[in-house]
Amino acid sequence: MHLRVINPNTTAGMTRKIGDAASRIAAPGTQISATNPASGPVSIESHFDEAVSAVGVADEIRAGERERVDAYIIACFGDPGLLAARELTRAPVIGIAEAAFHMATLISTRFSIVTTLGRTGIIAEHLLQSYGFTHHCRRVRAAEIPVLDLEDNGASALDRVIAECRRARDEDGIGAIVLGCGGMADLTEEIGEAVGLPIVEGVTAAVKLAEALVGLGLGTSKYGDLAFPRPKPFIGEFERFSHLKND
Ligand code: 5HY
Repeated sequence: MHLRVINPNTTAGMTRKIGDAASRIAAPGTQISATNPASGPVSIESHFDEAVSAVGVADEIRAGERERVDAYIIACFGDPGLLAARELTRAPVIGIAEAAFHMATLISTRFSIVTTLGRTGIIAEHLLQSYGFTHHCRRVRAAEIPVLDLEDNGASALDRVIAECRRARDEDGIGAIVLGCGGMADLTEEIGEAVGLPIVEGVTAAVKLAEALVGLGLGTSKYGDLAFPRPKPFIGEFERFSHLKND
């Protein structure tokens, strides 16, 4: 099977890191390809960044459809454009936040999230509510690091993430920690050793869920709200979305 991992921001170094983490966990026979949109924010740290990145995700899904990939992973912890992406394909589309929440509740009754900036915490809270995991999550914490510090100042960013994970371990009465950024995809082991609690990371969790869905022959339902969008004209720079052809 061929899994396409989409990093919704446009930082190629982070896309490579996310792709490598996905390849390391993938089963034999699972091909991983990682892409990011040609246009969009270098990091996603606000509702506006998310809104713009969702269009880039749609473009990457349409590119994947031309290559007939078997499943998609949206590798940003806000799961930007997830439902819109599901409308564009019969293949499974998995957001890393949703995947991590599912896995965390299979191994613990309560977990906390450690994300990058406090201001994006509300986005995680909204996802917990819409996915129905609010009562499983004790706290949404932030290491207060810009997303790209995970690229540029890796060591100090890691120290801040570990420190916040230790506070969660000592104060939140939890059984597991969910890492709240795709840019943390390569840090699971190091953080696990430093904190001593099960660490759930979304990119790797999503790879395993995608493999399971494809293995079960399950894809995105085309009955109801995730049916293909009704073809219609789009004007201006979005003309490329006009009269979307659906298989
Ligand atoms: C992410 N931003 O996973 C989110 C993390 C965040 O560019 N990749 C990003 O802080 O919301």
